[in-house]
Amino acid sequence: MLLDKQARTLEVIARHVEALYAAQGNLSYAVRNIGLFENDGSLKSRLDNAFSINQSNLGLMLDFAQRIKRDPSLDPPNAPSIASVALTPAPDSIVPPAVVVTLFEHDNYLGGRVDLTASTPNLNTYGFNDTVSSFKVAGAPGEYTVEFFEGYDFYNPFLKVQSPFDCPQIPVTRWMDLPVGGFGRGVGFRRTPIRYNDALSSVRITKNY
Ligand SMILES: [Ca+2]
Ligand SMILES: [Ca+2]
Repeated sequence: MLLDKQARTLEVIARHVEALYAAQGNLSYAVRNIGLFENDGSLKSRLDNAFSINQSNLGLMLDFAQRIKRDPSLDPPNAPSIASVALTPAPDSIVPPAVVVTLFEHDNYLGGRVDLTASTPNLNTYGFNDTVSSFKVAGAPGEYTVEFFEGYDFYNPFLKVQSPFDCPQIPVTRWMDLPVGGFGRGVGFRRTPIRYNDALSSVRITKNY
């Protein structure tokens, strides 16, 4: 009997924990996409505050579960109050922005990947600076123009394409006359292919229509 009670009590706790995790998921979605919502300037701190209230209730529930395992006669805890933040527009009604560019760590769309929905002046934002070896551009024909740059803040362009475009391997995009034997040696120049593999640092996306 006691073990039945314990099992039922743990089930109640599991439901509370699940509800808290769902609320935390919604709050972190809002934090990550804060630009999508009306914001009087206090939104971030209200979201953070609700998140930490739920976090501490989660801690209480998990503690309670431990205590019930030790003492099966304990009554279940009251349902925790779940902190949330009213958002405008409602998160369900938001259509997420389209992914325009997908960047890949290795050739042939392998390894880590990053989806871009807008221009990105610094790929460090995604831990993806000087990493890209292949990419894909989505969209209807001519819908997007996408420019790739070797430097941050759209400095030193090396490739410009129209959607849609698949690039399994960043190509040789220019030839440069590089000094043979190193700079300043004065021993002549050699035409050298420059492939911007692992060099991409910023991406500009322009929507044409
Ligand atoms: Ca790479
Ligand atoms: Ca770079």
